[in-house]
Amino acid sequence: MASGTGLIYNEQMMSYNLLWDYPVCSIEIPERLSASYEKLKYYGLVERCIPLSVREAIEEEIMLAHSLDYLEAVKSTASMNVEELKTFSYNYGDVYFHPNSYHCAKVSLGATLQLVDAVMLDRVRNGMALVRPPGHHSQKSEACGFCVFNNVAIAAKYAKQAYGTKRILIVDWDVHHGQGTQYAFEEDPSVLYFSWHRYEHQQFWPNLKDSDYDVVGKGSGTGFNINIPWNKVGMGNADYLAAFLYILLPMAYEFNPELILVSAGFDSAIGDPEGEMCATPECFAHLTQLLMPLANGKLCVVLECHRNYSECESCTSAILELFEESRFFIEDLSTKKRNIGIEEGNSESSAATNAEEKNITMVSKVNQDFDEFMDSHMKKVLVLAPRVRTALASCGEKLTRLDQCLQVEEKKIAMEEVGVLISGGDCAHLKDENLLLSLGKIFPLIDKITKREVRNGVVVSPMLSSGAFAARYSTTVGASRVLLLVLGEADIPTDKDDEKILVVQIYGKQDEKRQSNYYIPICWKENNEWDGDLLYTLLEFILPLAYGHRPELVILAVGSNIGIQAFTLAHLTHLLQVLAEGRILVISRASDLVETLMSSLLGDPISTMRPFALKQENALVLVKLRRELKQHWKLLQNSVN
Ligand code: Q9C
Ligand code: ZN
Repeated sequence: MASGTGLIYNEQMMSYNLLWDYPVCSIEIPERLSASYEKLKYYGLVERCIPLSVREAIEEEIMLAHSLDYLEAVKSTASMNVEELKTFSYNYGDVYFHPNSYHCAKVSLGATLQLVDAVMLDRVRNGMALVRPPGHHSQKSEACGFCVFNNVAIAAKYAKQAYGTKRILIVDWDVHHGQGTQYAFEEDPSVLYFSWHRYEHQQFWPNLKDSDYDVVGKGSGTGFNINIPWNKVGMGNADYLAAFLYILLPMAYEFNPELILVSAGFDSAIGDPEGEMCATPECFAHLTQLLMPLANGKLCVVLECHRNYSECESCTSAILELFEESRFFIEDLSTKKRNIGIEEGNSESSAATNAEEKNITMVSKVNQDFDEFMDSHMKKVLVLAPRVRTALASCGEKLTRLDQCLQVEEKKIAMEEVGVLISGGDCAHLKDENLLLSLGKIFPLIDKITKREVRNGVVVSPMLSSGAFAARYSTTVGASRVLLLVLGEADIPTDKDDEKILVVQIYGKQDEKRQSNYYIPICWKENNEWDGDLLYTLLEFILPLAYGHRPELVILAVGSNIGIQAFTLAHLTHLLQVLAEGRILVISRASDLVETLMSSLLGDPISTMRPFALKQENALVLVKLRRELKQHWKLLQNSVN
């Protein structure tokens, strides 16, 4: 099983810069690369990664996506003088050449391919390549937007050729449209390209009709190109997450990629004067985490466009997530925009050159405040996860990874202790001896999780209703808000209006009347093969609700014989870890699920999930619920229906 996160960086790629006055390219400076690397060092990440070496790409590799004429033309720049470089550069849009550009572009591409090799050969599980020049704007015979060779497009073609990879997902979260990548695969159904980008009805660079939402691919590639053009600036965490949950991830699960490449531009983060978006660094950790259950964890993050400001922090967040060693609360900064001077700095960002100078002085003042702000923001959201990942309580069975878990002693619980947890005193449950025994295992696990001694835990309990007691108990030991997800039939004795505990229960009985915004029964028709339905519901319903609730603990109670396969539960537990800094307690009725649940909680890659579909009648249940709950749960308002 592949483990570890690869990191590629090399100072060689800083050895080119702009040699004449050319304002549209003045922001593209070598320090863009080293700044990100310095930030990774600052957070102690460099030594935790597996260093991978760079190499120069060879001509055959370059020609996977470029014409021979273009390759020869770029090659010839190595011996040009400044005048010639200038003339050559002006053949293209928003790009400059330097005598070292060709060499650096070969190293940048070679580094990307080294990462693909390391991931495909299981030398690392995933990784990040800090490269320069970027790639996603460059086309068959054209440099564009600081890009020379299309690193990610070539990486996809390379993986197909060298490893026979059949399906590749490219996620382009840069704020610009990677039109070069789109063109490279528009007729290719084996590469699913997803990009969001600032668009403003074609007013934003590169001003192409091809970047619009109705451009979906051609010929047999129809349906394999997804554009999300933002027609407004200021998109934030909620917008990015909604795009992932409602659009990208359902399609990605259906596509079932064998490899994921991320065109990771961080100009889509808050503080970028050109992007003018509002997503905070930790959002990129969440995006990364949401992709990790796919493609067996084979995820290559390749740098595109980035500047300073928050972008290095965003980069750091993404890479921290690759290790799965930290968890981020996600903050909605929409109310704080004003404090950090976004408006002042950038309102003129697309203005003529004479405004530019004034802008730069303003921006640098704003930057200093901004950097300080970002520093304290990161301290607030970045929580290093406990070293011990998973705890379990007296699971008698022989489990293969037992040595990697913390075994927690059960304790004796008296009926009185439990009785006080349920207001209104619905104590019928307490007559059951089994419940007290279960809670004797569950409460100590919750203690460990809330004290941050472990990240998550798993326990076998014959009583699904113990989930409700667990939720109540955790609010008494410090969790302000809890998400309780129950899969299966059980009477859940909670106070249905308790706003601390959001309960979602999925089961196959006749429609139960929903009485509150905090107790949501989802009643499905047939009690079999719910795998696709469950995953779909998680992405498009439960996670949006839960992001709004901001739980500090997630409790998943899984019944037996519920028509859900073990690997689906593995996906579920993995995805639920985007919440509550990854703190999750899984209560399983069936002991034979523990092995799978534990492996997922320990962070093992998950095998792919097939087939993936939402049954029509279950879809209608969701549509109805969404309509009713939209008012209360804001992230549901971003859904399509
Ligand atoms: N006034 C990347 O994201 N600047 N490159 C356009 C128009 C071009 C961005 C300015 C930005 C290129 C890799
Ligand atoms: Zn960009």
